[in-house]
Amino acid sequence: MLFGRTKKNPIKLPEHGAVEWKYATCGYCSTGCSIEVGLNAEGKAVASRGVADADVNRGKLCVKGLVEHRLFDTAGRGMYPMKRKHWSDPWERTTWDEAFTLLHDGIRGIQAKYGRDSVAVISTGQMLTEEFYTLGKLTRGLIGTNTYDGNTTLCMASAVSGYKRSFGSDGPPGCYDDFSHTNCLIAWGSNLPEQHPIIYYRMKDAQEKRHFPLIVVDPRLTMLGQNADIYLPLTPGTDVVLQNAMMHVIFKEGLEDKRYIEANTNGLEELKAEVAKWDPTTASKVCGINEETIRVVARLFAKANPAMCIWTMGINQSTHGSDGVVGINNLCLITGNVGRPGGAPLSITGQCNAMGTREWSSASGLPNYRLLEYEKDRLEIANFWNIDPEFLPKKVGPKQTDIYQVMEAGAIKGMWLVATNPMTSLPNTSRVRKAMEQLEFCCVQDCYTDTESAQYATLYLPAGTWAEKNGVMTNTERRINLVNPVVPCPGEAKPDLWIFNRAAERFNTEGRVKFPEKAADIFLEMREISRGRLSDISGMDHALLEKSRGIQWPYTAEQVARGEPPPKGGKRLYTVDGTFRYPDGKAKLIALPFVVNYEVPDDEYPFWLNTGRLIEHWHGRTKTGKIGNNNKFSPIPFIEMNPDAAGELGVREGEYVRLVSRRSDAVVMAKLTSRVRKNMVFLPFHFHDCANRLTIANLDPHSRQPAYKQSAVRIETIANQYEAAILSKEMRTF
Ligand SMILES: Nc1nc2c(c(=O)[nH]1)N[C@H]1C(S)=C(S)[C@@H](COP(=O)(O)OP(=O)(O)OC[C@H]3O[C@@H](n4cnc5c(=O)[nH]c(N)nc54)[C@H](O)[C@@H]3O)O[C@H]1N2
Ligand SMILES: Nc1nc2c(c(=O)[nH]1)N[C@H]1C(S)=C(S)[C@@H](COP(=O)(O)OP(=O)(O)OC[C@H]3O[C@@H](n4cnc5c(=O)[nH]c(N)nc54)[C@H](O)[C@@H]3O)O[C@H]1N2
Ligand code: SF4
Ligand SMILES: [Mo]
Repeated sequence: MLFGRTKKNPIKLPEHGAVEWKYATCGYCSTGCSIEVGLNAEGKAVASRGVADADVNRGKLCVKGLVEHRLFDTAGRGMYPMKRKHWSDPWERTTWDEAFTLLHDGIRGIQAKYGRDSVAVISTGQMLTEEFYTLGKLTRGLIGTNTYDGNTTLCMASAVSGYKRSFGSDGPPGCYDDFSHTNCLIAWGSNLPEQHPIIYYRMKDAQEKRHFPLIVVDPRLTMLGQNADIYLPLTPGTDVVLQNAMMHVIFKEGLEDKRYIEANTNGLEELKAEVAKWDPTTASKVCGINEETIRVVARLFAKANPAMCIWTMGINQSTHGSDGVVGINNLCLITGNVGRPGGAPLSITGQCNAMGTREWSSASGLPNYRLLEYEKDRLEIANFWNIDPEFLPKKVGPKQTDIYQVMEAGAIKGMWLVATNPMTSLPNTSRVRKAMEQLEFCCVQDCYTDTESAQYATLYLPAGTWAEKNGVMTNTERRINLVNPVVPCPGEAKPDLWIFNRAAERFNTEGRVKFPEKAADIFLEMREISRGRLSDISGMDHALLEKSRGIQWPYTAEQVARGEPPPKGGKRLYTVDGTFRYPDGKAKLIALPFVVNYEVPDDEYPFWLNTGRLIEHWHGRTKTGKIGNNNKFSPIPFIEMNPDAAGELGVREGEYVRLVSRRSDAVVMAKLTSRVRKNMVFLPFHFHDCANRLTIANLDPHSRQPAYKQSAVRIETIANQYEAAILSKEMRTF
């Protein structure tokens, strides 16, 4: 009998009667896959497929992209604007016209009563870049609150802050093509096969050809860890110690790139003095990695020539998040691995447009990496937008995590929440709840009505999502790619851009500031202020982006004039000596002392609580919880628990247990697996009112990002499993 396919024809996906295919970029993760949505004769979206000639995904999609067309008519979509006087009142339907009056009067009323900054605008990494830019112009240029940030503080803030500290500017140096040139890859706290499946495919494809060693640093044995040549199950939160010890070995054995260090960096002596304290024997006791293994990994990395590092939330979401990024940059700098093919510290970003918001939203400054702190930057943007430069704050305001603390203290009374759901995603949600309950005005702009945060809204604006809208996104490797409007928004829902433009009309009473209506025109406006900047996009436009299947920035008008076609891929930053963004063109080597400043298990709470993600779900499951093909894999909250720990506590596979932290408790099913060690549980944070009831709101001192991956819990058994099942069921909204 024959098993499997006998011919090597590619698998053909069902097209479900699609007669027309429209181009977009996937709206889930930051990989940035080019996707085509198939429409049937009635114009209904019926299929999704990868785009074969797109360099990023080469025809492939993961389990979320493959069913992304199903998003459009999922349950709970907002169909019309709604209002109420207090969040505990029932909703009333309203018109868009009245909704904009309520938005304007709500914001201006609070500002008149409590001051300009008493209204928070909280944005996201999941809109299109032209939308970010427009919201930034409206918030900074007209509304004038400095309480403006996004959920990227929960996500990429440590990477941003680490890049800035090392290189003088944000901006990831590497790209996916680096996998095809590297001789060694270290992945720090990144579960690529589940969270960025198509980047993983690119990495794996390259590795099969080049056989470079893959080293995975993660306290949990992830799918990536299973594929590693060397797996380092370090003690949570101690990456900086491992990095210091690796540098100790590199310097001690003279494996550093002396020429590169001399030509391109400052701070060598201070760094050497710090890492001198971290010999592998000392470090091993803190980070839990065998000292000889530390030496082996350090030598492998330093001698590989070139070698690269990738990382994601295992590094960023820690009280040493920013330091962990700087540590990776240090390692790459001392071995000359920045901006060369196969040598890079490449932060894998998270949300589909986490990069676009960094570049253009003005949340952490002004467009295209300009800073509020620089007069020249303020003047340039004020002139361009036609606003009074004095209207702009001279210093960036609080980050999202700090905004909530100020709100809890009662100094922020109004909020406009766009495409983010902090009641599920912020740590220690009982405090978040208290903060939101006190608001006098809260507008939630979301594509779904049934989000946990919308419970506290007094105004709800129904937004379009993903390919109901038009605009661009930037992926992990700085590639800008286009989303076309494939289907219209349902009911009276409108694209976020339309909402911002109509809102702007209410605030722009003198008509001084221009707000172009179309995304393509806004892109042309953005091009103008990108000229000569780090992220120069002056050579791009929407049509060229679609034709090229995305273009990495920079791509300039000068390149177009010289007749240079857009790069297909493989573009890097900092490719020549001395191009860093500090005034002297050099990067900084920064010494990283280590202290334990996070929650650790003890007798009362003996387990590490590690939280993260699953391949089939997206964050708060507002989307994937309603798509059968995604939700069926894990419809209920569960923990991964070590079988030995379960044996000692008398917990059996599939039983419900109560997790208790110093903050609160949650009931979850126990799945037994040796992926986690005896003193750790892993809890996906996708489930409503669950993981973040337990997490502690410790923040990184530089980036203000929460340490989501280091809290302590105890596990209690539950006698009545039937009641437990019902309790646990309440922890899912859908
Ligand atoms: N399917 C799916 N894909 C996604 C997302 C999603 O929700 N679903 N979200 C997207 C977003 S916004 C993001 S930010 C990315 C996140 O992508 P990842 O960061 O890859 O995913 P996480 O599961 O959050 O965390 C990664 C790993 O960090 C490890 N870790 C925990 N503590 C430590 C530590 O102290 N040190 C180290 N080195 N590792 C540690 C965890 O064990 C976990 O395996 O995924 C993106 N892609
Ligand atoms: N415990 C724990 N907590 C975490 C993390 C963790 O690893 N562990 N990770 C953190 C990270 S990295 C991240 S990025 C955050 C994510 O946190 P959130 O941003 O709060 O998560 P989402 O569920 O993606 O929320 C996005 C919201 O926007 C809506 N939406 C989607 N598309 C659109 C659109 O086009 N327009 C509008 N207006 N709305 C839209 C969705 O319905 C949803 O309600 O969570 C953080 N929280
Ligand atoms: S890897 Fe990311 S971008 Fe690609 S299809 Fe999957 S979710 Fe979408
Ligand atoms: Mo994220």
